[in-house]
This record gives sequence, C-alpha cells and structure tokens, in this order.
Amino acid sequence: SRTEVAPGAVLVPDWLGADEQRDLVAACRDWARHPAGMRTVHTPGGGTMTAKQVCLGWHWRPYRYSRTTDDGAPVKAFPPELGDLARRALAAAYDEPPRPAYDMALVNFYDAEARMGMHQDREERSDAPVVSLSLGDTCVFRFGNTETRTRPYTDLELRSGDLFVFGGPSRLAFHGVPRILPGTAPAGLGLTGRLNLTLRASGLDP
Ligand code: MD5
Ligand code: FE
Repeated sequence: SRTEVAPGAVLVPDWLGADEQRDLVAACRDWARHPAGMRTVHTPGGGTMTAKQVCLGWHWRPYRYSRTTDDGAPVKAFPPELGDLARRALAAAYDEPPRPAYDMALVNFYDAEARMGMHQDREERSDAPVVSLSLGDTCVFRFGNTETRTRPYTDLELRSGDLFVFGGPSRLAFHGVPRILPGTAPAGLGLTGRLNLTLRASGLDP
C-alpha cells in the first residue's frame, strides 16, 4: 500500500523484503570501508553532523558535490543495482513514474543519539525525486513545508524496509530526523542503529 503524504511525497511502508534489507545492510558495510568510506561531516559554519555518511557517485561536500572525498580519495562508484532499485521505487510510488538518470547515493548512519536538523536538499541540479530507504531502527521523520524550517510539519515514524519518495512540490520541503527509537530494528537484520539510503540524480555532467 502507498500513501501520498503530500503532493509528490509517497510513502510505501515495508517495501523492502527481509532478504533485500539484509543485502543492503551488507552492501552498506562494504561501502563504509575506507578509503572513501563512512565519515563525519563538518559544515562550513563549524558544525558537526551526528549522522555519519558515505557517498557513492558524487561526494557531498557541504554544500556542493565533488568527485573526491575530503582526503582526496576518489568517491566510490554508483552501483548499477542502485539505479535499478531507484527505477523500481519510482514505479511503486507513482502511476506515471519519471525515468531520470540516477547517478548517486548518500548513505546516512544514525546511532541512538544521532539526529538531523531541518534542512532542504538543494545541491542537486535536477528536479528528479529523491528515493529514501530506511533500514534498522525506527526513526521519527519530520516532514515540513517549503517555506520555513518550522511548523507546519508532520512527524511520522519510518521503519526498516520503508520507502519514501520525495518528488514534485515535495522535493524542496524542509525535513529532518529529530529522533531514533533505539532497539526497534528487526531481529535478524544484525543492525544496531539506523541506515538511510537516498538515491538521487545529481544533474551534474559525468
Ligand atoms: C534521512 N536524509 O533519513 C534523510 C532522508 C539527507 C536526508 O535528509 O539529506 O541526507 S532523505 C529525505 C528527503 C530528501 C529530499 C526531500 C525531502 C526529504 N523532503 O522534501 O522532505 O537520513
Ligand atoms: Fe535531506
């Protein structure tokens, strides 16, 4: 079942099966290895993000994309399987799915204390929907409006296996993760904490 939470924002609970979740967690572990692995993101304003991140395809340097990590290592390739997954996700979310060229993924890891403040994703040069996949612990996801980082917003819980697609007018909505609910990951997944994969079209030249 799918729910249109706002125009263009479609939630498909429990979209990933248990096997597919396990495979993605294993792949994330592999992508997290150095060089170009999981890192702590420092913002230009002197802030430190509490969610750790791995980039595939394009490296997110707040607030622009590059092909190398902060250490100068080449960013890991965007695997074609994730392109296929993005296409399947859009088909599950929309009656007339767009077919943009997805070329990058951001993988965020949240431990029990990690959070993400309200922000917009504006670095991509494409209006293609952002495909979000959640694994492990449940989180409280705050889905806001396009004007301000404050109310009105809707808090919803995202669980392991949930798909959320942000397209159309929801592509530029403010959003954040105010809370992780520790110990809520499915037994058997072997994950403590939460992983979120976002699949994106950078709109940048290869
Ligand atoms: C997460 N990640 O759960 C979220 C999922 C990020 C980030 O916010 O920037 O890495 S992506 C949620 C998202 C993306 C684009 C638009 C909107 C939400 N939205 O309009 O609400 O780690
Ligand atoms: Fe975001």
